[in-house]
Amino acid sequence: MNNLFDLKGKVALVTGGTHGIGLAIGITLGKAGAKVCVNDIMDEKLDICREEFRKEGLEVYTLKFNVTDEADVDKGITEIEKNVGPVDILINNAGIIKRIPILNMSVEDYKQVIDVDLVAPLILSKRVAPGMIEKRSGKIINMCSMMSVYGRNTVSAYASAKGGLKLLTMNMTCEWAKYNIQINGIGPGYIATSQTAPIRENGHPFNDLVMTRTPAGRWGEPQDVANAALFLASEASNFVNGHILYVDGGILANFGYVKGENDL
Ligand code: NAP
Ligand code: GCO
Repeated sequence: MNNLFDLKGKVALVTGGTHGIGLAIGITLGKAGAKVCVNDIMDEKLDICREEFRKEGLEVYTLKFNVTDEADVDKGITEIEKNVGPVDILINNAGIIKRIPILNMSVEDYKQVIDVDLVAPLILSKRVAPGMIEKRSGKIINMCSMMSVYGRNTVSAYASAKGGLKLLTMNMTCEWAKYNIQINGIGPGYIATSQTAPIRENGHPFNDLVMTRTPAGRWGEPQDVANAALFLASEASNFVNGHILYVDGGILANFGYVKGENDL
């Protein structure tokens, strides 16, 4: 059986891919043979990214643009099309979170999160989809969250964005699947990255909650998410569309249990 996960000859763009989940995805797709492009908004993060790829014996094309700026995105994608090739695999990974109670949150704070986490995937996807339509082939993976289906206090902007991104993913499917483009989401549970460091480290009580609410009994690793991204970026998932693949150690399946009650 030919290697369904072989990405040789494919151009992949990972937004916000200089560390955390995005970096793991970029390296994983690179190891599968893809020509990987990584974007970020900070030069120093791009330097670190190139070093991480070098350590893996991989090349990476890095470029700086703000995913919320349509003109900046157009310039970046044009550069990739010129220097690497048309984007075959788009990973809308860039994201921010602001943990603020609704009554303390400014509308500006709310809009900033919506812009990066929901509007930016639209901007990127609108820019690359025409090329995928022309080729009758493409993969778009939107980084959703378990907060696409759950809320919790202080993350209203983030959950609003990730909930919207779930439905945007499904709507892209309705319009673009007929061109042999697969558009799916990944919904990570709680993953150990810089984004969750404030609620995971230094004995933060939220860590106990995650450890008891997650049946797998651990935080996820960026590689856990990257493995799912490889599946959705490869031909192995050519009939999977509009789907949100939750990579969460079972947390969405679990209402919770009294500690010790079910332990055999
Ligand atoms: P992270 O470490 O904070 O990485 C987010 C990346 O997005 C950073 O590289 C950041 O760049 C970049 N970024 C932010 N704003 C940007 C902009 N305007 N333009 C370009 N790049 C921008 O987060 P992570 O934990 O790896 O999460 C990656 C994705 O997974 C996010 O969409 C997040 O919402 C989602 N997710 C994470 C978890 C989790 O538990 N960690 C769970 C579910 C979903 P700078 O660092 O330079 O700002
Ligand atoms: C939080 C966390 C979560 C994770 C992730 C869970 O404050 O609850 O940051 O939002 O980032 O989205 O799936």
